[in-house]
Amino acid sequence: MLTFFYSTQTCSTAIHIALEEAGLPFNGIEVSWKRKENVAELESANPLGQVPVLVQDGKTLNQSIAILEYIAEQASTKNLLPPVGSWERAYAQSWLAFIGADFQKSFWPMFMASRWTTDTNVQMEIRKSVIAGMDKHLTYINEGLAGKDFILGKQFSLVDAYLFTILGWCKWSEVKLSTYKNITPYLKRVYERAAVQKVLAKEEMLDFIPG
Ligand SMILES: N[C@@H](CCC(=O)N[C@@H](CS)C(=O)NCC(=O)O)C(=O)O
Repeated sequence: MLTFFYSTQTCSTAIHIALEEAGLPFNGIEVSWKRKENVAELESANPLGQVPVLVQDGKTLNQSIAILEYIAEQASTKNLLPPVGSWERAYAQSWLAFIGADFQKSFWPMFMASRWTTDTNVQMEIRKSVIAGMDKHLTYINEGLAGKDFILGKQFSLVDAYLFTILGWCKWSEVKLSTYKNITPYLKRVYERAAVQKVLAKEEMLDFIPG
């Protein structure tokens, strides 16, 4: 049995969706820094103190992309990622890398500005500049979705679990996603999936879709 450390309203929602889509049994451990729940357990599993973490047979795996790829291989009949070694798999990986290394990280200075400065005016300046810079990423995603139901084409993949999760964070910013015509219907398409509904209900995030 897999053990999965997650925290609501974080990137671990992507892994939660992936586990449900894959139909893999798991024991979920919710971490809350605010309520000080399961933080010590998380830190003993991951010295970085971050979610998501997957534990199997006493071995731990962190980093969203590695975990998503592992889940896809464990449920290989579900075709949640293209076959290893194919061009399509490399294309999927290029999206995963973009989401993890570029897109997700671009939110940090906005959500975590207090880690860099206690000056609230500077925090507001950082927030404004993050939002202004986000258009380049959102335009790239919008164009990537043109003529497709999901980011790889007709079929849902675990890249969508990750992209949906991070795009949803725009809800907590002044970014207006409705400006990007392919993004809003895409989010709705992913949101309506049974596995996604199950996870959002469990994480108390059914209001997650940004306008
Ligand atoms: N590179 C890591 C990033 C993980 C990460 O940033 N996790 C955040 C939630 S989205 C976290 O646990 N933050 C708590 C902290 O850094 O103290 C991954 O891809 O999984």
